Amino acid sequence: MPDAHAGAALVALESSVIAQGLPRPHNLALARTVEAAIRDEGAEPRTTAILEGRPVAGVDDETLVRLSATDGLAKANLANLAAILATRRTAATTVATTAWIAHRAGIRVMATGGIGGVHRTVGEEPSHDVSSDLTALASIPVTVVSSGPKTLLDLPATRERLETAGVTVVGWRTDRMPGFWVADSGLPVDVRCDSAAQVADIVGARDRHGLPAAVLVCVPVPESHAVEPGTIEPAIREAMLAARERGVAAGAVTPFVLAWLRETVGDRLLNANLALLERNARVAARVALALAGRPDRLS
Ligand code: PSU
Ligand code: MN
Repeated sequence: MPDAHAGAALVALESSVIAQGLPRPHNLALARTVEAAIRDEGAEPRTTAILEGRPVAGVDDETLVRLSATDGLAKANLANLAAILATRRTAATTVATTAWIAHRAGIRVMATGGIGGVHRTVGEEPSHDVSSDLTALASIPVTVVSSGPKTLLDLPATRERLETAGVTVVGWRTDRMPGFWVADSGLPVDVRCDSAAQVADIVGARDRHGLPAAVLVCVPVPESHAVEPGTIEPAIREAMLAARERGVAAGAVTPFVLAWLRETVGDRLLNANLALLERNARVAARVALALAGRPDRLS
């Protein structure tokens, strides 16, 4: 599957945001906008998916259409991946499985909206729902450009898990970790970077010295789209309770809660989601360009 030739500036993209994360017709439009934004910056997009059991980095437009229009498509995480491959199914990729595909294809940078993490406890029972994105970030040395963990998560707990996992949390032109729709979670980053070259220095050091975990570049949502934590907290709690009452579990929780929030809070969240995805893709392209031509290990 190797695809990256020396010097190529490639950016891998997930497809769960297309298949499960965003409503039609915004999902297909977004998929194309994000690919175009990466090309506009001078890099090459590689949207990932599992197609009839084959991991693919760089699906064609016809496949984007199919991913955006198929009901009930599987969502590949690290746990169900082997079964999806073995049974030759088609699935959309989460951050976890995009990182896996990208790394195997020699693609060093990927872009997404928000990463998965530790879900909140709603009611009495702890949810025990922790995204396999964190496991992937701990063990796959890629660079993930995102707007931080999704707002619906337990952000302090997710921040702690990232540290335990050895993930370097980079603040893109910020000292505080963003939380997806929220520009400032109040939680610290490990290091602030103001340029793609600075990010590339950190990624280069990680790779030369053989550190095993991901670098997570956290780009705040564009200011005009940012949501104040206070305005969204009640809606998140309501959505999480609704998920629990309806028995929504595992991989279905994130899409359910995102859809609930979009319906109750309105277009503001959808527009913010689209804006941050495009910005993250552009930052990822610049990081990929800064890394192009730099060796990825000690020679
Ligand atoms: N960010 C979005 N929409 C999404 C996701 C992220 O704006 O749909 C997806 C990503 O693919 C992420 C996944 O990896 O949700 C996490 O899901 P879970 O919590 O089930 O692991
Ligand atoms: Mn989960």
